[in-house]
Amino acid sequence: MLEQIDQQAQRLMWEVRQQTLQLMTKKFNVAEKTSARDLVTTVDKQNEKMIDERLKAIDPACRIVSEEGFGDQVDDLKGHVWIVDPIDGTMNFVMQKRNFAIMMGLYVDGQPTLGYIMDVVEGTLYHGGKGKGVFANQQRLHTPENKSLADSLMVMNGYLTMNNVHGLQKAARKARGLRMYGSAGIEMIYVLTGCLGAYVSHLHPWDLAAGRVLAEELGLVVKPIDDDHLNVLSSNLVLVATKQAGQDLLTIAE
Ligand code: 2AM
Ligand code: CA
Ligand code: CA
Ligand code: CA
Repeated sequence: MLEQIDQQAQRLMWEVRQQTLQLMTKKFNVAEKTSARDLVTTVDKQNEKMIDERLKAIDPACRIVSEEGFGDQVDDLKGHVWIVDPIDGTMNFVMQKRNFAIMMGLYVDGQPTLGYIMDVVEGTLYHGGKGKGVFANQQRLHTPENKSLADSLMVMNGYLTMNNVHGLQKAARKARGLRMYGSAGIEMIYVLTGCLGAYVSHLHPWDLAAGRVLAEELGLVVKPIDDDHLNVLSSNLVLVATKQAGQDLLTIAE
């Protein structure tokens, strides 16, 4: 059953990509949510509506957590729970028309099970799941080289470095270089493919759900900086890294 769901979910991701590329060429509306830095567009909403409706057909008993409000009220992780980000990197989508992603993750009784990150402009779907491996389109990804933090490029959100949250400035200085791409999905892809050794960010459930499935399947570390357990349904200050860079970073963090 999961195999069938996976095949249909992959097809859905390609169809949502197609919808996004089409809508991008026309005028769309941009609204501010909490500030000028926090945007939602009509494309986010159209994508989410399409994804949520289609997931209900693909996986009828499922419940859906999604960013822009079309999903269900989900307070527990029993059964199939899909976590959906219809456009990740909305600011990039509006300002650059590149460097954004579409993401969905399936958790079964709370266990990370299937994950999908679509790099829309590149046309690459990163997908996989527990025990299935991880693929970029048809090509299998291997566990990235176990680089140390000192040998790694890392991404850390500006406010974490600027405010030295958990002493993370020291980690930023230790890394070989610091980067910031403005999309959790794209940043997660870079860890999966070995372009980054570490990624630290404060992430909402829909920012993390898909990437976590794929990163764990590749043997990467996915761990909160300030807690022992990830909470699937709330925000986490989370580290996604190679084993070595993760260990280096957690040794430094206060
Ligand atoms: P979004 O575009 O889906 O909102 C931008 O740095 C990255 O962080 C994007 O992946 C963005 O996702 C996410 N993001 C935006 N605002 C955020 C916030 N207030 N807290 C946590 N993540 C946020
Ligand atoms: Ca948002
Ligand atoms: Ca997001
Ligand atoms: Ca989003």
